[in-house]
Amino acid sequence: MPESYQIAAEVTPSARQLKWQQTEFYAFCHFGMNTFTDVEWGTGDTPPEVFQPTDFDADQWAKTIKSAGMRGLILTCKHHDGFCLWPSAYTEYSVKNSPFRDGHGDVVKEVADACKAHGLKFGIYLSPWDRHEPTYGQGEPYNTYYKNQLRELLTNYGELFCIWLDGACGEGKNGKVQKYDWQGYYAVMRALQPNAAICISGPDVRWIGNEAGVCRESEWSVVPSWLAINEYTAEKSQKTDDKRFAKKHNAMVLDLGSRKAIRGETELIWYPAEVDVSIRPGWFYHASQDNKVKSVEKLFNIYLRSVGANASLLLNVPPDKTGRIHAEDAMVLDSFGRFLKREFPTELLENGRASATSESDTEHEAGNVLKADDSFWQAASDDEHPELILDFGEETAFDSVILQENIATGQQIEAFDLYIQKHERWKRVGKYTVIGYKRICRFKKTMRARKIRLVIRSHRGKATLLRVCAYKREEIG
Ligand code: FUL
Repeated sequence: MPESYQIAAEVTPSARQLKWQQTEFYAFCHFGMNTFTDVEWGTGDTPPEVFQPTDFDADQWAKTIKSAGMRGLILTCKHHDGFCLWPSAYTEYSVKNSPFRDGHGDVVKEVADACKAHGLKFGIYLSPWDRHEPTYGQGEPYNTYYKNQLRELLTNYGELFCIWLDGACGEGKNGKVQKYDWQGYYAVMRALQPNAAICISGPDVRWIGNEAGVCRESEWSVVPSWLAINEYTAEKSQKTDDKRFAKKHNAMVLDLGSRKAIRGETELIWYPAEVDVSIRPGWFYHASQDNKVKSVEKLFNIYLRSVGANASLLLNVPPDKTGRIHAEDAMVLDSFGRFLKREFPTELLENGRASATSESDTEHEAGNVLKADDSFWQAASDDEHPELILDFGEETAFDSVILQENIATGQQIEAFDLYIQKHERWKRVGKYTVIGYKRICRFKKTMRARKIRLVIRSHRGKATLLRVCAYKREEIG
């Protein structure tokens, strides 16, 4: 009987999960009835006339989001209040009965088109919990309603990179109970958008478990299959309109994928993590929070602890009542985009050399880690502590090293150290755990060395690296 970690070593992502992972950093846009009523959870009985953006500009959303270095956008097509941002044929509770574009508007279409024009991927959020729809709680009739809405969204707005299913429900003990037909929903999604990742209450992407922008030190993409059971996600999701929920993260299980955590588990799946967090305290726009937009520094910390720690980052940017992203948020996002470019400018190892203690075969030589293509280095399986030496060719200043495993063949590295060569001696500069899709090792002080040595202290059998990059921050002025 193989050990659980050996089973885990064989688990690999699907093509759609791989594509989703490469999106790395993308936006959530919470926009809808709540934008106009100044609440986080609408009750579902606000008249459609209240939805009245005065200067709606999806192009401005796309440009602003792009300026921050994000690669996609997920729109709340329907939040818990049930109001639809597209003219659904299955309800009267939508933009078609609002003053927006005289009842002829379609927010989903305008946003999808703007994304396309600006080279952003587009994704949808369709809340399963619906406080307006009368069939909610009746079982099959609501499931049919939900699937009909899915069909509209999945056929009329081009290719989607993700479908985001929220686990939240605030019905409480005495509220309506709707038994969701998850398998039926997924069947519609796979048939109509086979490349879209089904996220959160779904099989492709795992919720990090909090809304505070925090991920685990060791974020494993291979975890026990029970973590993908929707009841488990729902249990951890928000159940009341509690403003403090977004700050809580102590309820998170700290270790999901280590050898210890998965001991005895036989069903392991590829279920990578996504960090979802808002640029403001709330998910929807509130004028009272205009002075609470997260700073560039704060965003960068979150970025390092998500994109830089084997998770993706879904950053919420809520457009305001005019239908534009507020100047305050737009300014921070633009600065953040420029900050990232300065942080990771020219790749310094481009003309360097790499050597290793072992290579599994000639196809997987060490030098592959320096190439920006699909080739990768793989250590020999009997090499317990494989090492890689990266030579800049001359003494070089750098302050971050970015490592990527070749996750197409699984997640293997459990722990590694980084050293630099100083006066012919190796000095350890960092001690880390997992790598996965991406690990950003950022040093507080600028390093100066000709060579970097990476020692893999522990792995699951087929240690690989797709890429190693080094950068020196550009100082301004
Ligand atoms: C939660 C929802 O209740 C919030 O309103 C928001 O949409 C967030 C992303 O998910 O579960």
